[in-house]
This record gives sequence, structure tokens and C-alpha cells, in this order.
Amino acid sequence: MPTTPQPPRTETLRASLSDADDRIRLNHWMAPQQGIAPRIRIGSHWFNTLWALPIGAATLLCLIALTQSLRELPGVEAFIRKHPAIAQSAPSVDSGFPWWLQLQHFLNMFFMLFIIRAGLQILADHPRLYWGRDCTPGTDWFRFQVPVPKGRIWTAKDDSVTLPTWLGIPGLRHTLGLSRWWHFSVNLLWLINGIAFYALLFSTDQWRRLVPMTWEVFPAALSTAIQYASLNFPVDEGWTRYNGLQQLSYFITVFVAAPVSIVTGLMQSPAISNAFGWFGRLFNRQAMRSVHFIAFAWFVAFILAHGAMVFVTGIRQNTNHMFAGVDNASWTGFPLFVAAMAILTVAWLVVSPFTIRHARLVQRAGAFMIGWIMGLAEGWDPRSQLTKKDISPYFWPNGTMPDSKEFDELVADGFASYRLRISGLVEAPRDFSLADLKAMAKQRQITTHFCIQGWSGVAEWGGVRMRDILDLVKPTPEARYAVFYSLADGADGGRYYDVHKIENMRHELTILAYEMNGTPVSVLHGAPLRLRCENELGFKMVKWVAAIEFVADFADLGAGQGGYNEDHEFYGYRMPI
Ligand SMILES: Nc1nc2c(c(=O)[nH]1)N[C@H]1C(S)=C(S)[C@@H](COP(=O)(O)O)O[C@H]1N2
Ligand SMILES: [Mo]
Repeated sequence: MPTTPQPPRTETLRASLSDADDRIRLNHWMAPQQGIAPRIRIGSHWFNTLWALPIGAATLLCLIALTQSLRELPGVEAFIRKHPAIAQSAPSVDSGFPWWLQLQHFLNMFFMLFIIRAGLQILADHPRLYWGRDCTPGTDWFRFQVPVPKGRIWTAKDDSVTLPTWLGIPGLRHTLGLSRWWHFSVNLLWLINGIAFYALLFSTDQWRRLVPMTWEVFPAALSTAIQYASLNFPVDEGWTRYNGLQQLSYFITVFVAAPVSIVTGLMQSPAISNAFGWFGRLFNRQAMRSVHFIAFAWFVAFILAHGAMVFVTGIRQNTNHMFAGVDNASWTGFPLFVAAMAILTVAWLVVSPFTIRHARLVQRAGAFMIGWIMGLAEGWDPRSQLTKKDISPYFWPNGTMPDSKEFDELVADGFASYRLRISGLVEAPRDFSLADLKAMAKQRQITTHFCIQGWSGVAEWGGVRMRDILDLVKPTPEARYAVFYSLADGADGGRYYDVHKIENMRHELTILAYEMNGTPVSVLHGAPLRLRCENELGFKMVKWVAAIEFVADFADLGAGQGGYNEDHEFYGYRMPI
């Protein structure tokens, strides 16, 4: 007589978890995979963006020739006389370049270095951008990866590409766990610097530099552009007033690109997007991600153009202004500028090797910097649901598939012998068959899945509320966390698992799903049971759930970070953003 297989004992599951390295071992990390030169889709045609380089250079040359010829026309010269580079009615600034402005300018540069490089690394983990809510292959408008291969399982992790360590932070492939700590921690510092900058701008006369106060700024900007393009530069009064082109580009950078980046960054988070209801549904994650990227492109273009102008419009005067706060013919500012560049260069060179070597430290420091924000966002009970027509035609699969005889046997008997074991700090430990769970109240929800890598997808999930399970097993007052053990191993060996705060288990939309879009959850998406916890990123929703254990602490599980990807890929165990 065949014996009924027993669900794994908690001790056995605990023993199946593996320890993890505290650094990235290059020979052990995910195998590299090169992307391709970035492409943009216009209609059904993909264009290689590298064409922008020769086309841009040719356009620039033509522009020089054109504007020089234009300036021979009396009308154009009259226009430039009427509108010299600086709007004549623009107010001037009396306070020069105060020390706080110089300091904030330097800090801004320093922070941007980390933010931009780490942001690029995050993008490389799902190197595609979309406008629609779905990430259906072929609907991307930008990619630096080949089209999604057909006829085989291609997970989001398979899709990620390598960045060189001098470019991304920390470079390599699928290192976004670490990039995110840099991106978010430094963002916080950049935000504080930015708020202080706004406050100081408007409590002094410095705002007058940046905020155009007259329509004349537009003809002035055009006049400036013609003068620069014809290589016959306008008079510079930078100490007291900016020209029209400066005013417009600085204004856009400070008052448009920066706030847009912050808002579109935050709107990519499951907790925040869900908390905003219709706003989050309308401004979907993929649209926000695309706008976030366009703001990034603006910043990069601005930095290149602004940096070049510092050199061509008078390095001595410019560095005197911004690095020494003086307006004279001395060389005071230049050495300070060189020192600032040296600091930036050293930071540029060390950040990736440091992160690779001290990955666990970066993870801990990041959690220290922004863990409290994560904790706050985790408290919001997600309620935002979509409608049937929002369901994604394509839902990326992700993760490491189960690969064991036990699992194959469960699949073969249609999960009839499957038992979900609930144990640990509970008054009534219990094994549930799939039939037991299906006999309980069923909840259906149409929600967005937010993968940490950047893709998202909408599906209708059906299953049992974790609240109801809690009512049955009755966690004791000591139980602070729920550990979800998978039937599958993680990518680096050892069992996949993840830890949630018990509060997450009481949220309205936290369910153990056995249905996806009206049919039993497929093996690919986590059969027989997968967690849905809508205020967190996807990796926290364990697929192929084997058992749930309630614990007071998770330091003694695996490498002690609160989950498989937390241990092995340096993610945070609180990840609602
Ligand atoms: N057991 C297990 N569960 C897992 C993973 C995994 O690798 N193993 N990957 C996670 C990640 S990163 C995501 S985004 C989702 C993907 O779910 P899907 O395949 O249904 O899209 O499952 C999560 N659950
Ligand atoms: Mo994910």
C-alpha cells in the first residue's frame, strides 16, 4: 500500500535553508549576459540610438553653418540687438554665489553620480520600457536587450543584462538589490539637499536667477542659442543674471525634472501606487518608469551640456563663481574645482569594488538609512483593485522553478496529497489539504504585481485570506513574523523562503492563491499555492508554498536577513517600495 507522503517537518525545512556569502563572489554570481546597444521603437521599426551620435555631430555642424549665415541677415542681427542673451527686464541678484550655494551645488553633483549610476543598474535588470500597464513582449518602446525569445520559458531574471562596474553601481548582472540601497539612500540625501536649496533660494534673492519673471525669456533664449551656435558668444553676466537659455534649462532641471523624478520614482512602488487608488491605477507603474527614464535622460543631457559650457564660456570665471564665490580675474576657484573633480573621480572608482566586496555592509547601511521609510509604507493596507479588462495578456514568469522528485509526484497526482503545514508559535498547528483550503471562504482580487526588477502585470487571483487562516491557527502573542517556505530551491541552492511581518498577514488583500485568472494557478506561477501580499514587491510572494511557520525572530533562519533573496541578493526584508 502506498504511504501518504507527509508534509515536511519544520525542522527539516529550517535545515534546508542555506547560508549565504556577505560579498559578491564573481565566479559564483549569476553568469554575465551582454545587452545590445539601446534601441527605440517608432511604429514597428526599432532604431539603434547610437545613430544619434553621428547624426547629432552632423546636425551640430550644420547648425553652426546655418546660424553663422543667419547672422549675416540684418533682421537676425536686429533681433539679437533687441534681445541680447539676457532678458533685459530680468531682475538681478546682489548676493553673488554664497557659500551655501557652492556647497549645495557640489553635494548635488556628488549625489547625482550615485543616483544616476545606480538607477541605470536598476534599469538593466529589466532593460525594457513600456507605456501601457502590461509588459507584454513586443509592446516595449525602448530596450537594450534582444526581443523576448519565443518557445521557451524566459524569466525576467533571464532577461537581465550586465553593466560594466565603471558604469553601473555595482555593475555586473542582477545586482539591483545593492543598487537600490545606493539609489534610495542617496536619493534621501539629495532630497534633503534639494529641500534646503529651495528654502534658501526663496529666503534670499537667489531664486531670481532661476525663475523666469518675464516672457522675454523665450526670445532671449532663442537669441542665446543663435549666438552660441554661431560660435560668437554673448556677453556673460553670470555673477548677477543668467541668460535666457540658462534660465530655462536650469528652471526645468530644478523645478520640473527633479520633482518629476521623485514622484515617478515613488509611484513605481506597490505600497504607494496602491495607497493612491485611482491615481495609482491611472499613472501606472510602466508609464511612471518611462517618465522617470526621460527625466534621467534630461539630467544626463543637462550635465553634459552644462559641463561643456563651463569649459567653453570661461573656465576661470565660472569656477571662481561656483567654487570660490568671487568675481574677479584670479585663479582662486580653479584649484577648488579640480579638487572637487578629484573627489568625484575617487568616489566613481571605489564605489563599485567597495559594494561588491562589502555587499552585506551596503545592505545593512541602506536598511539603516531608509528602512524606516519602508516600515512606514508597509503599514498602509493596500485596497486598490482593478477590473477584468485590466488583466494583462502576458504575465512575466520569474524565479527558480521547482526541480525535485517530490514536486513532480505532487504534480502527477494533481496535488491531492499536498498538505500545507502551519506550525511554530501558534495555538493550533495544522496541516491543510488543498480541499480544506478550497472549502474556506474564497476571495478574488484583481491586482498589480510589482517585481523588484521593474516589470509589472495585472492578474485576478483567487484564494484564502491569510486573516482567516490566522483565525484558525491562532498565532501566540510572541509570534511577530510568518515564514513562508517554498517547495522549490532558490537560484544559488538552498530552499527559497521569505519572512513577513505578521501585520502583513492581516491586510485585506493578503491571500494564499490557488487560482490565477479563473483557473488553478499553473506550475509556472506557483502551483498549488502562492502568496499574494499586495503591499510588497514580487519576490516576497513565495510560490509553491510548502509550509508557514510563525516565529518571534528570523535571525537564525538561513543567513538571517529575512528571506532567500534578502540573504543571497542583498534585498531588504521590508520592500513595499
Ligand atoms: N519559490 C519561489 N518563489 C518566488 C520566486 C522564486 O524564485 N522562488 N521568485 C519571486 C519573484 S522575484 C517574483 S517577481 C514572483 C514572480 O511570480 P510569477 O512567476 O507568477 O510572475 O515570484 C516570487 N516568488
Ligand atoms: Mo521579482
